[in-house]
Amino acid sequence: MKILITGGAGFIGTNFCYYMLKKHPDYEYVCMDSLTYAGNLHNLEKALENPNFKFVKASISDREAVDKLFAKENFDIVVNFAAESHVDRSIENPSIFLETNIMGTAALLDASRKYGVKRYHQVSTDEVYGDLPIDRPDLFFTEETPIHTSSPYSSSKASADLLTLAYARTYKMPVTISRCSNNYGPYQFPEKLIPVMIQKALNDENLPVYGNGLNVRDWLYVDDHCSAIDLIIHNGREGEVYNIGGHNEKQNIEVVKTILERVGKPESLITYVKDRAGHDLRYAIDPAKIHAELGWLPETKFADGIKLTIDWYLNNRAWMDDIFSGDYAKFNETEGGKYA
Ligand code: NAD
Ligand code: TDX
Repeated sequence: MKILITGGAGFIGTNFCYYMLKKHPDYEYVCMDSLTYAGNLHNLEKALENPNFKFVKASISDREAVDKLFAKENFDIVVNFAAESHVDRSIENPSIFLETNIMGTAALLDASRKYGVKRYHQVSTDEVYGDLPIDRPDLFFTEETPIHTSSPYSSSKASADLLTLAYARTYKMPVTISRCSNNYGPYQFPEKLIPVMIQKALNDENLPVYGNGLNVRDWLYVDDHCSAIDLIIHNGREGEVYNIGGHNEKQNIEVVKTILERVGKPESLITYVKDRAGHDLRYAIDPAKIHAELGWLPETKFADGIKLTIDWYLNNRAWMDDIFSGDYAKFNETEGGKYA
C-alpha cells in the first residue's frame, strides 16, 4: 500500500505521518508539502530515517509537479491535509486560501482520477457548518447540517468539499471526507489558540483573548483525529462524509485558565482584545456516524491531552525558539531544496 500525505510537514499532517508509520510500518509513504510558513521540515527528521518514508517539496497547486509525482509513484491512497489553515490570516488575505484550498484540491482530484487512485480522502473541518448558538447546548453539527460558512478559510474548505463530492458523483471517484473539530497536541504552529497561549504564558507575556472569551470550541487530541482518518481510509464508505469530534467543548477562557494553572502563571496575564471579525460562536460535533459505522471513539480526555500538550511544548522549547528566530524557515529553504 502506498499513501500520499499532502501537508505532512504541518501540525496534523506531521502527527499523521508518525501515527501511520507506527500503525502500518509495512506501507510506503510519500509526504508532499510546499513548506509554507506553517510547514517545518524539522518535524519529519525522524520519519525521514525510515526507508518507507519519502519527502517531496512541491505545491498541490502545481499541476505539473503533481502529475509528475502521481505518474511516478502509483499511489493507492491520497490523504489531503495541505491547506492554508488559519482563520485570522484568511481574513487578512483570502486569495492564497482560494488558491491552495480550492485549486490545490482540484489538482489533486484530477491527478487521483487520472491515475486511478483507490481512495482520495479530503481532510476538512467542522467550520464548514458555520457556528451554533452558545445558549443551545442541545444542538450539534451532524453530517446533514447545511454548509453555512463564516470566514474566507471555511468558505474555501467548503468549496473543496463540494468539489470532492462532485467528483464522486460525476466521475464515480472513490472519495471520503472527514470534518473534524479543533485539534490540539504536539507540533501545532504558534498562531493557534493553545500554542499561542502556552508560549506567551511561558514568556510572561499578555495572553490575548478575543472578545469576551466565551466562544466555545470542541477540542480533539490530534492522535484521535489520526485514528479516525486511518479508519475512514480503510473502512469508510465511498462518497461519505464523517464528522470527527469528541464532546470536549470548552469556552476559550476556560482553556486559557487551564494553561495558566498548569504552567504556574497568574490570570492577570489575560488580556481581552478586539474580537475576530465574523467570530464563530460555538462548534460542537455529533460523532454518532463514525462511531456507529467504524467503531471510532476518542481516547484522550481534554484534561489529559492538555497536560500532554503543555509537557511537549515544555520539553521542546527549541522547536518553538527555532520558529520565533526564523531558523526553521532557513532550514526549510536549504534542506527542503534537496527534496524538490
Ligand atoms: P497547518 O497549517 O499546521 O499545516 C498545513 C501544511 O500544509 C503545512 O505543512 C504547509 O506547508 C502545507 N501546505 C500549505 N500550502 C500547501 C501547498 N500549496 N502545497 C503543499 N503543501 C502546502 O494545518 P493543520 O492544522 O495541520 O491542518 C491540516 C488540515 O486539517 C487542513 O486541511 C485543515 O483545514 C484541517 N483541519 C485542521 C484543524 C485544526 O484544528 N488544526 C481542524 C479541522 C481540520
Ligand atoms: O490569540 C488568540 N486568541 C483567541 O481568543 C487566538 C489565536 C485565538 N483565539 C480564539 C479564536 C477562536 O474562538 O480561540 C479560538 C480558537 O482559535 P484558533 O486556534 O485560531 O482556531 P479556530 O479559528 O477555531 O480554527 C481551528 O479549528 C478548525 C483551526 O485553526 C482550523 O484550521 C480548523 O479548521
